Amino acid sequence: MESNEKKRILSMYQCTGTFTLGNYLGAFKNALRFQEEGYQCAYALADLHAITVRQEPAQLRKYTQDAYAFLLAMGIDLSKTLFFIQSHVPQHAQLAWILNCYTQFGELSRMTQFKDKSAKHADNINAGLFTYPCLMAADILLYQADFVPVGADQKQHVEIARDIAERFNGIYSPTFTVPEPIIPQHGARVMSLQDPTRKMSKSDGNNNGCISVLDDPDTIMRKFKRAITDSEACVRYSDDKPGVKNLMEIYSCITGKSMEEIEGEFAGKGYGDFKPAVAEAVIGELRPIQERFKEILQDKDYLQRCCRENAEKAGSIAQRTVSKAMKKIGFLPMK
Ligand code: ATP
Ligand code: LTN
Repeated sequence: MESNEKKRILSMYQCTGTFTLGNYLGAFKNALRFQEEGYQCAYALADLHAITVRQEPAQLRKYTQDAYAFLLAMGIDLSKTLFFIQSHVPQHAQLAWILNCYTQFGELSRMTQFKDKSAKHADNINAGLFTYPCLMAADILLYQADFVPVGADQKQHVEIARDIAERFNGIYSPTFTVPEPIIPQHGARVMSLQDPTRKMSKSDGNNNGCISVLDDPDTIMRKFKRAITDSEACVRYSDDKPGVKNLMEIYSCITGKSMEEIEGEFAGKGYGDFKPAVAEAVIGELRPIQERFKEILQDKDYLQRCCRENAEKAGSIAQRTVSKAMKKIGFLPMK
């Protein structure tokens, strides 16, 4: 894996709710893989992005702290990986302002997430929602990231970050690494257990369709037993069986078994056997993480120290990039 050694990966996660099994299988397991494959990884919680939608203060604090502790419990290794909270590193907001001035109104107007979110939150179409991609570009460019793993819905934002970087580099001279999105091949796109045509999403709240990574075993079992399937009662991987397909993908992602192996394992059995088996796999995967999560949360000093040390390290990397950009623009340096 020598060729990966110096390549930089950056990704961030919004802490607007408790993480779901979708976040875990679709994003976090890959984040750990990159860490083990020798990339230089930086991960962060995008709390500045979170406030583009109104947040309840105590909840935002709790979600942020829980999210940080959960990712540590899951195996983010701070001796290899930088892991911080966006609002602890003021250079993100600072570079975001600068990049605002190198981004066109027309470009931002074309972002599908802006169109979707402004339709969903029609009473609060704030300027931050509109300039969200500039902050995300700052997140990425500050760390000179080569690769940015994101879900397909964020690809457009990484592309605008590329355009902004190329534009700035073209006006002045090479300043920012031009990043590439990675849409992970490993890991499932987990669908709602109640409506398998829709993505499992933390903003849907803790309903029966959504498994939270902090759900207790009984809750996980109950939600899987109620999962929508079909009337065929046969564990078969097919696009016209979206409920079963989703459960098979979850099971495969955790056990490493192929779809054929899973079909073989449950041949002649019905959903009454299959659903609890999927639930048990998920419970077994999450249990040790939940135990570590509880331990970490009890040690507030440790948590605070990790957050602070990582924010300081991130800040010194970020400052180098901000200073470089400011010098090129022509800001008078403070001596
Ligand atoms: P929201 O519910 O607020 O839209 P989200 O749950 O989709 O949020 P994000 O914070 O936008 O989560 O995404 C974090 C990462 O988790 C992204 O890389 C995203 O692609 C991934 N992810 C989110 N939901 C799923 C899912 N159901 N299946 C696979 N990956 C997912
Ligand atoms: N917009 C992303 C979260 C995010 C991000 C980033 C992802 C904020 N900054 C930088 C990758 C790189 C989301 O909603 N999932």
